[in-house]
Amino acid sequence: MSIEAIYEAVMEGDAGGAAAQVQAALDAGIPASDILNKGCIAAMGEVGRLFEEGEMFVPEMLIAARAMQAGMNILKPHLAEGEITSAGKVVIGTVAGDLHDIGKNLVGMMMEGAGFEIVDLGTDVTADKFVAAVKEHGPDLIGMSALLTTTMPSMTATIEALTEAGLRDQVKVMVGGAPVTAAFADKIGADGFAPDASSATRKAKELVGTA
Ligand code: B1M
Repeated sequence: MSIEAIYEAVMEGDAGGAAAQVQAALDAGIPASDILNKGCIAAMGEVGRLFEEGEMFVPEMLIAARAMQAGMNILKPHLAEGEITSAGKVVIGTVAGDLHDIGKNLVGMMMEGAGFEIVDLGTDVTADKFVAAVKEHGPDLIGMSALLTTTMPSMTATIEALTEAGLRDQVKVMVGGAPVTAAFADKIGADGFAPDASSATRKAKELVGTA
């Protein structure tokens, strides 16, 4: 049992091992914040680095993110309020008309691994639902994912709905997904774009000022 063992289990994508090691570390009295920061978050940071350098690929990153989540499920009830500093709150979803969620889930998991609080609205999320979620959760950032060229206009509709609701200034907007480009993000007035889950995490930190 050690923080290194948690780090290794996440890196190796060993969900059972990550959960067991987090439990063992808690039983041994290691502070939950150390387990989070030096174990789970540090490992996901390394996963992101290896992915960006082409030494790790999407399936491995997904498996590591799932291991991190298995550890987080054990850890969450032990994270006393105020013990950790959240990197920010993110409402994330796949836009209206679109059911693709593998990339969106990966982005959410990587962000969670970087210390963000994630509210996942799922798929086929209408502009109204995003607006309602901003009112309910007060996030720092909205993350929209689209995998179909035909659903990219839903991103525009959501930004327009946020503006109409008078909420656009209160929240940053990031868009992504295979057909989405930086030029499209600029055109629709989003604050940011990222091509993959690892850079999405970095961009989110930059946008909310926790980089
Ligand atoms: Co669909 N599909 N699909 N599909 N599907 C694509 C996207 C497609 C390119 C396949 C093709 O024709 N070659 C094509 C879209 C064409 C287009 O619009 N240009 C397509 C189509 C046409 C369709 C249907 C219309 C097919 C039909 O029914 N006739 C239909 C639409 C259903 C709907 O959404 N209404 C459909 C259905 C499906 C399945 C349900 C079968 C399944 C989805 C299962 C699921 O997601 N739970 C599916 C799948 C799996 C795919 C492919 C094969 C894989 C997508 C994927 O998961 N990639 C895809 C073809 C392909 O890409 N090879 C295809 C892996 C994932 C990790 O990558 O999602 O790009 P990605 O996410 C990346 C980045 O984009 C980025 O980070 C992620 C991780 O690095 N990213 C963000 C994503 N969101 C981000 C948000 C950010 C930042 C970065 O900020 C917030």
